Amino acid sequence: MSRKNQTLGEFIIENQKEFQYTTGELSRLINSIRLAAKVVSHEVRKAGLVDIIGETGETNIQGETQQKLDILANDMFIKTLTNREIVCGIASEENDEFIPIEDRNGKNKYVVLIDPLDGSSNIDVNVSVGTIFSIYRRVTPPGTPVQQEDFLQPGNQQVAAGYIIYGTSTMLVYTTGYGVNGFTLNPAIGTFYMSHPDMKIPENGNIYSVNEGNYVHFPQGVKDYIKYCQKEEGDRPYTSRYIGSLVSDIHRNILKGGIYIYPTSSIKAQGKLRLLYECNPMAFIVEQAGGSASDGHKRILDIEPSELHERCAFFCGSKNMMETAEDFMKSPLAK
Ligand code: AHM
Ligand code: MG
Repeated sequence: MSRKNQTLGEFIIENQKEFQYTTGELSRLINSIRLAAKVVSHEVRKAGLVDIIGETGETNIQGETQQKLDILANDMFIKTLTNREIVCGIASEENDEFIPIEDRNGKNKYVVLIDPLDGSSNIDVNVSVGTIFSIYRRVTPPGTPVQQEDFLQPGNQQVAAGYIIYGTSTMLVYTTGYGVNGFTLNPAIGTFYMSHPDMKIPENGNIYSVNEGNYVHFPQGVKDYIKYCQKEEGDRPYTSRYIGSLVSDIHRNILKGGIYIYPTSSIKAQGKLRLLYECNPMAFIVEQAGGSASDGHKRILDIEPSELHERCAFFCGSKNMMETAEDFMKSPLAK
């Protein structure tokens, strides 16, 4: 039973029996993410103080400039997840290829997909950023080298997913398919405490989160839905809130009720967000909290991925708001 003020460590041990293939590895894996999260949190907190903000000049596979903290967070998570005889491979938004981890004893059953520091363009302006992670069991035989197919699983195969938000406080929110729990870091003693047990997203909300600057490029269905959100009728107009930091936008909407949309557009034909590192884990968490997530038409978790850095449109949030938005996308003029 989850209870407020329980530490994350206690919670992990107590809930170990819930895991489908319980031998303790998944608990140890989440424990190592907890450890890396503390270190990254500490570094993010120092960003304004030491000379680690700014860009390295290198670009990642998507052609975006990487910042130093991205690299630091990436290294930290990779280092922490390696050499623990749990993980056989890691795919990161910051790495072109997946990273195989030697599994001599055939013990490493899990692959981890990670966006180590999402929304990192917000660091320079002191806005919250986050880490997103997603965990699967490998599908290829233990003891053999990890393969691309171990990573290209549909989101409905996730065994756990979570995010860490480096906001006014640092929180770790995760699910193993038995609801969603949130833990807040007490930085004085370096311990995460249960602060948000059994998180549920309200079925209705009044927040819509979309980068409206791209309005002219959006599909007609999204344009029409935005106009619907703005119309004075019933509980509308809704409030517009868009931080541009996925973890923060989704976290707020889970707590308050709302919808997040990053659609395809005439300038981003596939959308922007990555299916494996961003959409799948967020979709799993939001569904576990009672909401839903789709690409506007199809459930995110049922999409069969075809490449590691695949992008997709992302609609995610309160159940009833999602239904209305998807209705707008069904109209023959919506595309
Ligand atoms: P990143 O992975 O390069 O940081 O980009 C992802 C971020 C999300 O956090 C955010 O929701 C989105 O990009 C914002 O994009 P835009 O500035 O186009 O609205
Ligand atoms: Mg990202």
